[in-house]
Amino acid sequence: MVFLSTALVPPDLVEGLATRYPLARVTGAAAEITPDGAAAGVRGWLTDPTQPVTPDILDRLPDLAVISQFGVGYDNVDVAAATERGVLVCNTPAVLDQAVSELTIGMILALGRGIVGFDRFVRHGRWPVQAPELVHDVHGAVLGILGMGRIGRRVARLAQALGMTVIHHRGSAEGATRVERDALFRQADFISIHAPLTPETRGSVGARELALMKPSAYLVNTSRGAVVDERALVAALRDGRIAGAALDVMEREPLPAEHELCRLDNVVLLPHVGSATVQTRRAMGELAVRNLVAVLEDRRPETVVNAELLARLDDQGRT
Ligand code: 8YV
Repeated sequence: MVFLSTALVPPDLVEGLATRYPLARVTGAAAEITPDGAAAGVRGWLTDPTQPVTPDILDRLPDLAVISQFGVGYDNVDVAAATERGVLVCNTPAVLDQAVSELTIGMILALGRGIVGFDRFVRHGRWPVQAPELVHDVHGAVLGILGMGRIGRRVARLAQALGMTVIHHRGSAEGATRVERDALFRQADFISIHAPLTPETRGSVGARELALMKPSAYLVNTSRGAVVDERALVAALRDGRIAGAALDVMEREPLPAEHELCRLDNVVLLPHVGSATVQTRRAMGELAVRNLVAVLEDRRPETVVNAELLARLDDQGRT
């Protein structure tokens, strides 16, 4: 038996899976998923980052072998608890790098070239655009990247092709300059976040960091909302202490329509669509299903989060 608690996997992939394994579509918290207590016989769980995977729910699934996440981020999963219980956790890295990077560049251009703001302008019958409404070139601007992993490096390459100067403070990326973290906040015209949500990164872009930014600078976030202290961000945007922000992710998703962010004109808001292209969602779905089936068939999954458990299972004779 396989639990399915994501509606995002393309339907034909789900149908294909259902021909091989009995599928139970489940939503909601632990108690709703297994209202009668332990759900024996559930060996696989195909899920996404909106579903909390807690020790409590893992305890209700004594036969679980794999959590296959439709997404690269896995901050919703208590990986240590899964590892302790011998449950492999898989995710979908790499296949969404380009889609998220494209969106990031789009958000930079939307902010820098006023694409969203000027759209509102026209709709309100305003024309032409002249000083002081002129915007600034994106080429020649400095992009500070927080989190120089696969996606950060891809964004760096695209930004460099646009003529931006890229700075970062950790890791390495071709053609990018490494600076101190505070210097990154001080020097950047755009800051783009590509770090996972961890105890270390939670709230790590807060009032202090926002205060270091230039009043003309923009913040872009396509990673996880909680990396930013949203209250501090709202205050900085409201008071014009930074020029604007583009957010694909928020602390609470879906963002309630009455949220203060929705009332600010210097913000571009997107409904968590970094990976939301037909091609990328299919590639993610295919990888998530392959990972799930591999474990159920006692083979090695392609992309595993708790690699130490995989090594242990390998030692015990898994092929
Ligand atoms: C989501 C994401 O997976 O990959 C991630 O970590 O945040 C997105 O790609 C997607 O929205 C499905 O939940």
